[in-house]
Amino acid sequence: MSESFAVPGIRSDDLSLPEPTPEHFRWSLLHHLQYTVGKSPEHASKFDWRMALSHAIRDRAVNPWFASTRRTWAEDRKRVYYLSMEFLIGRLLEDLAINLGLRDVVVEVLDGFGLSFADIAEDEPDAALGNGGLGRLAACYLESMATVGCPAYGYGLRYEHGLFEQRFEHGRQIETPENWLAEGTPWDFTRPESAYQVGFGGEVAEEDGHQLWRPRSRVLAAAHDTPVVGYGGRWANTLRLWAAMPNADLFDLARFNSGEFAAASEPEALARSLSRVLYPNDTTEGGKELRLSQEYFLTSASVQDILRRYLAAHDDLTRLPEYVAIQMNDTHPAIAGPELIRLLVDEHGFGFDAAVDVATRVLGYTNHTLLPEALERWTVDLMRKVLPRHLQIIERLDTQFVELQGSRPDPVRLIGGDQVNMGDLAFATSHRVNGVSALHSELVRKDLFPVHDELHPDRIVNITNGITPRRWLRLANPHLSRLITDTIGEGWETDLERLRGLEQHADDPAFQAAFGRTKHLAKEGFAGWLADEHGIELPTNALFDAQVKRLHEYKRQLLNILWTIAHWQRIKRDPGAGWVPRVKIFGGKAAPSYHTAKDIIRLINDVGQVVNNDPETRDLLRVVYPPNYGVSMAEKLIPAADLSEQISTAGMEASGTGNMKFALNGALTIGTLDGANIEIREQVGPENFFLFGLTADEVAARRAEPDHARAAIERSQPLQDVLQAIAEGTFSPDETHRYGGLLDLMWNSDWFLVASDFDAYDAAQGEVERAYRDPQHWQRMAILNVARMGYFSSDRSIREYMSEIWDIAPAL
Ligand code: TH1
Repeated sequence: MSESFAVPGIRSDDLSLPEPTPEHFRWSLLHHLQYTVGKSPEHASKFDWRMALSHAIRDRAVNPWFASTRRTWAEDRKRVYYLSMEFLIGRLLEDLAINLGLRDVVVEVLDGFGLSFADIAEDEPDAALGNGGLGRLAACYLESMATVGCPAYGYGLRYEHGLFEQRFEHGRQIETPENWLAEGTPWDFTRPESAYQVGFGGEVAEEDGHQLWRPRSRVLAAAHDTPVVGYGGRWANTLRLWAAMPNADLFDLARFNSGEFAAASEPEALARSLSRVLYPNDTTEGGKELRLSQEYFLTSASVQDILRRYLAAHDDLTRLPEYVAIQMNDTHPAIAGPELIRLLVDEHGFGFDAAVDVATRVLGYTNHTLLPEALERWTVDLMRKVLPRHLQIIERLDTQFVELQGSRPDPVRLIGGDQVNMGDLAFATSHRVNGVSALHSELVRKDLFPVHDELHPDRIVNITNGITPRRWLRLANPHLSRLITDTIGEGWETDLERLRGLEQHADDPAFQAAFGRTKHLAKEGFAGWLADEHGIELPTNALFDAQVKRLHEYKRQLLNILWTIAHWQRIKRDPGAGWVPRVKIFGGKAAPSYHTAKDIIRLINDVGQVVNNDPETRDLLRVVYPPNYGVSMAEKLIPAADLSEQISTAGMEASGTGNMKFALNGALTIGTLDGANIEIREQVGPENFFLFGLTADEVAARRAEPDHARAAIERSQPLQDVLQAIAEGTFSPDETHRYGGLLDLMWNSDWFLVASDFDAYDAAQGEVERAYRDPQHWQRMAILNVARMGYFSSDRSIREYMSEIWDIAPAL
């Protein structure tokens, strides 16, 4: 902490900026170009303009930010702290311009210089500090908390390298390091004075009845703050990202001076590695010690910061739950329970049970997956090595938890065998545990935590995920947004249920045509981007059929590409049958160590090679897979899609949020009864949704049948023909057996039931074809999808968190 030099009497209100008129904004932009960036307009590059523009916009975020912070202090409000290892923010320039109401002014001023806002905005790298849905959800929730006026902090890590960049070489995924900070980021305010020591390793000693942890090493966590401004600029919160900084004593100057440069810097490099890279794992287990250390680093710095802020205004820590809610985004920050208990007991004189009581009332845990490989478990040995004091606390919690279960013969353990179960630990130290869709929460109750649920029947709640309509409709789809505003007026951006007003226009041919034009414009936008960026030309009259998400067997990109092959074979057999032209669009990354997922990527690209170069089918079928899918690509693609593929094996996708983004933008869904698909279908109406496939219960039953894979293949001639073509090397003429592994999986295990669902999927795709041939009918269904998606605004989700978990009233 740096010494205070506070000067009383000067209020920042006195420094408020004048109205953001074009004149003032023009001045501000040129001012930042000259005095912040240090360039003259005659010599400025696109980057220089982007930086100047970002600073001019950032200036406008500061006053709402101060005002919100001041009000929270003045009214002594409860705050929520959202702890997440991932925040998939994407770009911020246009998001802030829209939320601050500056977009039109910015465009006008840039126009005056002959500059394009879109071009400059495109120059910003994505902040890709997340893998997929879990990280993007955290970003949507931050934006919604600011929009509805929930005092909040997002706490995360400031990874130097976000999610790896993906390229394809001969169809294969190649990963290269991402470098979003290379040119610096204009958004964050560095707070070197807000730094905390985070300890690792060492031993625990007993001193007059007290446990004393003496860590072996300490790393400094330094705060970087980004203001998060809600829509309309009425409230702003903080995203606080921690960067790991070596303590000064780690640098061995004597050694350096004696010429051992690398050795002298090694301990420093090790410390910095805590915030060096994002783990590229989505639902498969990551590297061990560094990952656990990263999780503790985030958690400890955040919990210390939370207590410091609380104690600046209060002295009684027993009342912490009245002022503080900490939400754990999955189990990644689940060490927060033991950490808070440790601080209360070891540093604030609490008894163990009193500390547990306070911690539990402060903490909430969101579960995002049932996949066993994604439920974190750390070995007791690793825990002892990295966090010996926390292990003691977990052992004591485990003993108490076993006692709570009375005479149950096979009690659930927080420490089972030689492993610490982070899910059970998170449950035991939280007052609420939530799933992320109705089905998922039910399965969390029945399959994952049945014993916990019996002991604490009020603890599990459901809060179905949501998405922010500002980014996913207003920003991403300006043409549709304008049509919506022209039709139902303003206000839907913060009250998404108002989209219902579109229902009455669903049968109006003029509105259908206007709606169709917005879709066409979005398709041209995406096609233009694809041509510029990747040299791929697309027919914009085709049905755009998209599956974009992380590559995972349970998400079944394999089902999609196998069907694509079947479709191609059928077109070739009967080219004149009046097929609807289709573009199959894939996007997404595979974890670098996930070989099956990488084989599927390669197969998709190989099929693309053959199909796209087949003169007989070229006009009717294309397969495109633009590399490096991320938030910014999603913003271009989703508005352009006609069909959204949400085809996971039922019971396996906790929620999905891409499904919501597509439907909100008027794509129809082809999907299984999984995750939030179920609720989307209920909302938009079953007649406006292409449903297929086994239910979660049927999946469980089918898996128990011996040889279900082979039996399903033998029942389906189209599937046999597809597998035959792959086996013959149709898509890998230079290496016939390239897909032997995938074929073996299909015939002999098929855990994800691709074969069992193939014919049902094929039939649903037939329905899609028929529906698309009648444009008015299709348009009507698409309009009704948009009109009925209001429920999936993340504002609704956040209001539910506020009332059902955090007990916080909105400040607005
Ligand atoms: C995802 C879920 O797979 C998805 O269904 C859900 O919509 C999303 O979270 C938001 O709730 C998950 N992402 C991860 C990432 C890691 C570990 C577990 C999950 S679950 C690293």
